[in-house]
Amino acid sequence: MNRLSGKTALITGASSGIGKATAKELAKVGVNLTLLARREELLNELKDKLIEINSDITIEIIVADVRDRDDISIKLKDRVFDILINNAGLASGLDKIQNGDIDDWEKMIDTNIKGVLYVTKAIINGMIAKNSGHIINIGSIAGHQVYPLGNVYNASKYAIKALSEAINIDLVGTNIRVSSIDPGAVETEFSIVRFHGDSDRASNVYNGFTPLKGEDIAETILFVLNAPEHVNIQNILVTPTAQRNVYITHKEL
Ligand code: NDP
Ligand code: 8X3
Repeated sequence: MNRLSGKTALITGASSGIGKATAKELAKVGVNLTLLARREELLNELKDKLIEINSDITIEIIVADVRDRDDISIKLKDRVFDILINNAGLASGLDKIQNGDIDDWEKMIDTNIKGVLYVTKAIINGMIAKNSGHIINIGSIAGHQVYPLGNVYNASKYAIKALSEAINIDLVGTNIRVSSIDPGAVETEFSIVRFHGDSDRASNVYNGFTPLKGEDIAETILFVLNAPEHVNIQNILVTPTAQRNVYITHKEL
């Protein structure tokens, strides 16, 4: 049963990876989409693809940086959505704390935590006013277990786990659902960004096993969103079959 046709969704980080795949999945089931990211050209290319997938939906693009508190509050002012997917995020660097670059830390904290808060704050009161809505936060396996050199990225995703639980509590008594979907290794631009554009180092991460694709997480998101309104799937951890936790991945090299 399709319970999503005709709904409206805001997806942050829609220009690539999980966000882009989710936009395609939601277009197929008739969700009207607002796509937010910084790279306008990629959003426009995606918009053209989505029109080919489903010409009956509306597609809007918002070019914005989730770290820019004022711009986010202006661009999302008075906007009402049925679905918010807080997906924009990144890892930047992979170092011990003592060798870490403070600019990397600020990027991760400002995007992964403060960006999620700014966007949620802009949208949540519209959901409360109509007493319905679904917020999906993309967390990570990195919010369940820390791993060597993961420090600040781990902390940012532990924060998302805490915020998803906290916002669920804050919304008790409303019909608004909050879900955190926490992937293991997904091959997207994630590692290229983490390694500051070093694509050889990035592709090495996925050597010897079959990682998840953005589409795998998009299917999970669709499943969670499509649950009946009285069903709140609060958390899902999704890993490649080869990966059982942050430390244990079977690789055939
Ligand atoms: P990608 O790098 O492919 O996509 C990240 C998206 O976030 C892009 O669309 C990017 O768009 C957007 N983004 C980044 N910074 C900002 C910003 N400041 N303002 C607005 N948009 C921003 O990576 P993934 O698809 O893998 O990542 C999506 C989410 O999934 C992230 O939160 C990540 O932490 C999480 N995740 C990823 C895993 C993986 O292994 N890949 C595993 C677990 C969680 P643009 O650059 O155009 O702004
Ligand atoms: C991304 C997955 O394992 O690199 O959140 O932290 S991992």
